[in-house]
Amino acid sequence: MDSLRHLFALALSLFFLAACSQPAPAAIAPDAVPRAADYPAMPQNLQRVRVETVVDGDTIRVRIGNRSEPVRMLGVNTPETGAGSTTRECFGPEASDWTKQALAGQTVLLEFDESQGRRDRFDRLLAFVWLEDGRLFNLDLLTAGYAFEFEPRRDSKYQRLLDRAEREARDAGRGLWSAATCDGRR
Ligand SMILES: [Ca+2]
Repeated sequence: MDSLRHLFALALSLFFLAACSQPAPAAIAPDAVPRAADYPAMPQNLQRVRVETVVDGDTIRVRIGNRSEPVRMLGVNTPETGAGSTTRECFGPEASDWTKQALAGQTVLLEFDESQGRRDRFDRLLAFVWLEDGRLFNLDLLTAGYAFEFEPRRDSKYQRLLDRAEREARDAGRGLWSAATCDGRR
């Protein structure tokens, strides 16, 4: 009987140990991000390009004709990774890894938004990045909690959806909004 009680105590302590040492909430796979009922439909006639490299969470390089072009994703800002001249921010490397997982080597479709300008002051193209399966990657970054909403010029085409996606991720404590990761701080 004693050994049974010991076994039970052991099982109980293992259970509590497991419960207390839970790591940060599991990452959502890029292709498993929940979509809102009014998720936008991909416009027709977008520019189809191949992703050469992923620079960090919100910036990629694509091949356009015979040029390699940097593309900064509109409406979002992922934390900095600490690479180059940047200062590492909470969840920067995680956001970069997530974008790599989703976009490295992929063919994507670029949507420009004239209200935001074609290029930023670093001469990077500014675009919404669509996957061929109809996902709007900029929006998914926010929904999964890998980015802050960021619109230096207001009212991009998808601003209302971007706002809501950030709010949902924050309310659900996803990604960088979790108390176990950054608690919404950089
Ligand atoms: Ca950034």
